[in-house]
Amino acid sequence: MKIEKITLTHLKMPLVSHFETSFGRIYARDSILITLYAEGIIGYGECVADRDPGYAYETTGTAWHILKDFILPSIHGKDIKDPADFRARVANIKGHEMAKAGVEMAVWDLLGKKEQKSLQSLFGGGKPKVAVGVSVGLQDTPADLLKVIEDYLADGYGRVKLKIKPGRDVGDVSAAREAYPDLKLQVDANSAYTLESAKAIQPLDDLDLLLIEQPLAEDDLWDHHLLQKKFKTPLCLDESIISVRHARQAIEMDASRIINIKAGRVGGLSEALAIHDLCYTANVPVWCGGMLETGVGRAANLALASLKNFALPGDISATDRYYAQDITNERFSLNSDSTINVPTAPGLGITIDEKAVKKFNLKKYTL
Ligand code: OSB
Ligand code: MG
Repeated sequence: MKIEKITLTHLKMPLVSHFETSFGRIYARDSILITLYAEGIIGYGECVADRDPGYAYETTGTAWHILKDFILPSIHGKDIKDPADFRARVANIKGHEMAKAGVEMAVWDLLGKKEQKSLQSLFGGGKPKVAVGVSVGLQDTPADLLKVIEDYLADGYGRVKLKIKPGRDVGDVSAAREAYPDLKLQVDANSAYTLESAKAIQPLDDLDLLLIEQPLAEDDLWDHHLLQKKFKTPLCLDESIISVRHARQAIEMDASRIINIKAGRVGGLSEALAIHDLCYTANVPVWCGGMLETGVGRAANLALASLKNFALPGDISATDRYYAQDITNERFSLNSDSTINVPTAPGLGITIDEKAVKKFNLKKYTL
């Protein structure tokens, strides 16, 4: 597939409601849409780096730089056979996994369209629909939180994840557990604690949570190992798992009894598939994380989550949980059993609403 032309579009899309985590609150989501033109086929990919370096060091700004100055020149005018070929060509670029993952997604989309196969069938995923939940941001008060949860449950979500941070943890989560004794509930700290300050969240261990996500620093597997000794609730790493190697080491260390897989965080869907396979062999359940993706990244997440070892509901909510207007013509909706259907058309299985792309466009680059 000869890559004849490439465009980058920096988008900024308003969220239907603000999203607050331990690293801050956002009202709109920045992202980069990557478009590859190859022999009459168009492939789309989404770079999930955010405007600010709160979740990870990458931002839309750093990704733009790495894409424009390093990744795109290494594929422009070249015949890229498949995602593995793409990965080999950018292997000498350290880090910047989200920048790489955005282009790799577009290569998968091209490959699927060329072979007339959906991403799901290229991946060997079997499920026609996948179990999903909703990630609930920090709210101003516990009463607001209960109201937000009530609304999501009314929408049909069967699993809820609550964001926590120091001072807004045991109180909020206990209130949710009291109101909903049987709810599938989990929490995500986005690395807001240390081994010392995590003593405050010990009471979470008695709230029957599915898992506790990324309590400690992203570069610290060992302290997660030490913390897991104190909890019967499984710890689940997100930020810390940036490759299949990190996944293996976290499992060997008993630092992560469940793994959150995000293609963007690990450099692409191929690495995500490798982590899935490793965890399957090691008997470690995985689930698909989310990054408030547009319809482009959401389609990729659904294909990924259709693989057999995605044993827990993913952070893949319906389009209307995030965006009143999306950049795909397709909108993903929630089925009554808290599932979303996996796209079946070739590649990602989505089409782009060019008018919406223009509307949300902050900056464009063509090579
Ligand atoms: O830590 O899982 C996270 C969103 C942006 C960055 C990091 C995270 C999240 C979410 C939202 O929790 C998941 C989603 O619904 O897309
Ligand atoms: Mg997380």
